[in-house]
Amino acid sequence: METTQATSFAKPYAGQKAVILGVANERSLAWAIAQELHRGGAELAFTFLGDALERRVRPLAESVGATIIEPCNVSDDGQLNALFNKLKERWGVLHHVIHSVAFANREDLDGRFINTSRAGFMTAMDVSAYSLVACAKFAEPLMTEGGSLLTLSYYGAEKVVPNYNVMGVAKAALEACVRYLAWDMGPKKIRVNAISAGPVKTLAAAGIRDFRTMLATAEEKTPLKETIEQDDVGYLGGFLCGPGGKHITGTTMYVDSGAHIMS
Ligand code: 0WE
Repeated sequence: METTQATSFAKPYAGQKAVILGVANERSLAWAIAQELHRGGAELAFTFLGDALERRVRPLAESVGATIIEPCNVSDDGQLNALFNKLKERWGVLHHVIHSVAFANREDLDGRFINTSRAGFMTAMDVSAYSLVACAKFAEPLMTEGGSLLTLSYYGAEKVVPNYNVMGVAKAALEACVRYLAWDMGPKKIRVNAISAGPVKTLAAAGIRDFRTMLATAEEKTPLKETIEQDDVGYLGGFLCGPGGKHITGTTMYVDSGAHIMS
């Protein structure tokens, strides 16, 4: 069936600009969302942290036609300011921010949560939660046509997942930030949402103890009896940035094969 309507479904983000923070490699959830936005006609910019990741991100970004590929440490306001100044200079307007960034010290993702140091707690909160607020602050003046902020969360934000520890606390804060930012930015037609994804093998999961066991357990404990894939996050991200998400804001949506309904 060939209709004019079909075109808007095929390219829902035509004319829209999106910046993607948090692609590390082709397995990244941010990359799945980026590809979905690219397929839907969006123009993309990417950020990286350090030389090693730049070598990974640059070819991926170029493969989807991106020409804005900038360094950005989200815990540095100077670098965020430089990034959004660059976007203003190159695009003048911005529609979507994909925030797929988190960090806790390795030693804080193992053993007892009680042992989290003050500095480790601050690091996790700064990089994994506050950075969304900082991005919102710098992005807002550019988002003059409305749009959306999208971040990534995990079930450990609401229930105890052994070893997730300080990241669980940071994701709980992140989900609260999503709600408060949604209230602040709503009048400007900027929506703010989180995707709570089931466990996936990405760089962020590499080196997490017993991650393979977690995946196996997730598979048998979920209603759908299978773990999710990167593309599943891409599709939901695309939906939330597109017409389907038009009146969805302040929410955390699950892509987890139903894991969150189980006791
Ligand atoms: O949010 C995450 C992990 C994010 C993350 C990963 C690392 C690994 C390397 C944050 N900081 C670091 N720091 C490092 O040094 N996930 C949802 C994946 C994850 O991590 C876990 C999980 C799951 C699931 C840690 C313990 C238990 C479960």
